[in-house]
Amino acid sequence: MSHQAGFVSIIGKPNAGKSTLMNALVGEKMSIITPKAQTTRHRILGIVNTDDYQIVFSDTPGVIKPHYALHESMMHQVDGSIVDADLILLVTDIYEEFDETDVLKKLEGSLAPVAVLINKIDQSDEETVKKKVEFWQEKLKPKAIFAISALLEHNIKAVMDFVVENLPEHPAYYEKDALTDRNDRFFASEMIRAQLLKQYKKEIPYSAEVIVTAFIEGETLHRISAEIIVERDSQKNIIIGQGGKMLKIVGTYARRDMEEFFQRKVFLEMFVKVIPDWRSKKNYLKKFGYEG
Ligand SMILES: Nc1nc2c(ncn2[C@@H]2O[C@H](COP(=O)(O)OP(=O)(O)OP(=O)(O)O)[C@@H](O)[C@H]2O)c(=O)[nH]1
Ligand SMILES: [Mg+2]
Repeated sequence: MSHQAGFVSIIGKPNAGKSTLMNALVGEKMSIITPKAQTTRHRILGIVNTDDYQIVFSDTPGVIKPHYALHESMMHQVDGSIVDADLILLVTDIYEEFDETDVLKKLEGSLAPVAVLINKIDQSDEETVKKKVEFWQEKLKPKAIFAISALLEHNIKAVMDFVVENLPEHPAYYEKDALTDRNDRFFASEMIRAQLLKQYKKEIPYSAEVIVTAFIEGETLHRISAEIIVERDSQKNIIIGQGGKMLKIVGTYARRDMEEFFQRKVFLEMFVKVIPDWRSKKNYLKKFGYEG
């Protein structure tokens, strides 16, 4: 019996809705989503399995000009995702000013077919969407263009059908019950990072990294310890807040998200640690799981 399998790279600018799209396609809360740009820092696989096919979606960090070694690693992961791709979903949204130079540059040299997804049409009108479609048709002559709302799951089925139609003949790359390449520690740290992005302003979330230092699994309760790493003492004070108030808020929301994700009670403890300029230090980045 024939079987199809392929890698599908989801790329685009920060905040375009790539992670929202991947979660909708996979049907799981795989990637964290926040209103802030540069939420995703890693390439995260979301795998869809049926008897007939296996789709390996890869959510990626938004394409930016690198300012830190951290950003270089993030862009390296975008490049890797494009190299592996059998198919590319280029996510843009109705707010983009017809300028995706950085994203298009990344696609140079790739032979994989591209579908352009114009996202957030729930916040737009027919005329604007039509102009976007015409622009992309002219600019890229992609294999397909879809106007979608990842948030409202509008036209997601059409995208999924397109992906399935364009999968190569290939045996499965991963176990047929695999959902992702990431482990529970990773998801726990991401749920804390999502709260940092949601609860703090300006540079704070961008200066922070989260490392799970202990994860003791239980039938009914997971015990999780994590370190929040920031670059300066002043940032540490802001993260903790007066009398520990802010950190408590982060902990409460992150724990709730974890309890829903793991379907168990969670005991969560967090410590805040300063590592000056960790974003520029290759040895720390490596330790934190960012490939070179
Ligand atoms: N109105 C609307 N908002 C959306 C839609 N899709 C995503 N969003 C919102 O856009 C914001 C960014 O979504 P993400 O999925 O995190 O975007 P991303 O492209 O993964 O962003 P980075 O990881 O930072 O590159 C969030 O606030 C989402 O709720 C959509 O279809 N409609
Ligand atoms: Mg994302």
